[in-house]
Amino acid sequence: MRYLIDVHSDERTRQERLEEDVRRGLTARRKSLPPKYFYDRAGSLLFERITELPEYYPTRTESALLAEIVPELFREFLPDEIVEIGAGSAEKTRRILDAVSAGGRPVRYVPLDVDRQTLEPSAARLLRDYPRLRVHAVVGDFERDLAHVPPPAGRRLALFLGSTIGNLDEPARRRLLADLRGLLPDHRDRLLLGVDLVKDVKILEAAYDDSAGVTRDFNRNILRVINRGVDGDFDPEAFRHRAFYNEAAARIEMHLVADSAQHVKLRRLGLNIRFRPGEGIWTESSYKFTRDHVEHMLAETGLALHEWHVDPSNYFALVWARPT
Ligand code: AVJ
Repeated sequence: MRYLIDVHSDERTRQERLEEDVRRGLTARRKSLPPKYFYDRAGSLLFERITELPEYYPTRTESALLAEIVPELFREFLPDEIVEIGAGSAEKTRRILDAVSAGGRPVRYVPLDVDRQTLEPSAARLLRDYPRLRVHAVVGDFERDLAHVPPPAGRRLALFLGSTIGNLDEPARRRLLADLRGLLPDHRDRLLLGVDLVKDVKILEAAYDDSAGVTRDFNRNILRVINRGVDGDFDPEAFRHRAFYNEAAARIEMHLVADSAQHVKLRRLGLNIRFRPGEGIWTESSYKFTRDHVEHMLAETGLALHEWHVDPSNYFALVWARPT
């Protein structure tokens, strides 16, 4: 048996959580939606297009950096298994799998992602390309389902790439790192964490407001997901994409702003939501980090920064961390 899939949060609980999140987010004084709802099939494809945009530097910078450091990372450390949080299409993971499964070493890959439609085909491709790989996929939400990651089968490497950690605010980040720490019981286990760094505001803002409008479409797609999920009648085109860097909080904020008054029915929730002209929905935060900040947050959760790798422009860092 080379392939196993666990589905945590079945269709029904996922639906209940969505309803709960939408109700809470859209009836609050400051309206918001959790960014995990960007990623239905269409949203995942839009995100893949974002990663190819000239302005969106994180993915290609992290990939290049990863290619560069993989040989030295896996010279003396060879994990028996790789647990990847928010695995997505697992494109970057291949560089790591190439190194750790060289010479036919058997390795287990445990990807966790909310989107089953992305996870399954990606697992199938990996099984085809790596004949000695075993895959135990987990469909779940990394903020709730890390406890469902199967127990370790040897030395473990946890991957949390793409600066996905940047979507979480401080308390959620601390909870997640503590949960991740719990997945690394052996002092020889390792964590590889990708973080986007604080940099020039113009570069940051262009990355989240590209000239081709793909990020705008990605942002608006969340309203389609909500329409489908709670039988709503949002007009996505009536909401403007707004992305800016909040320097004091060190984060990009993405909002969807109603240009005119909007009256939205969410039939499944029996809710009527009104927007004043200029009122928005906060759809995403993308925090940016410094080395000091990263060292701090790791130390708070029983992890220690072991190696810090950055690209030549200092745009993005790969953090090699170990349990303390
Ligand atoms: C998936 C969290 C890494 O914050 O850069 C890209 C998502 N949002 N463009 C990010 C995203 C808008 C992305 N992460």
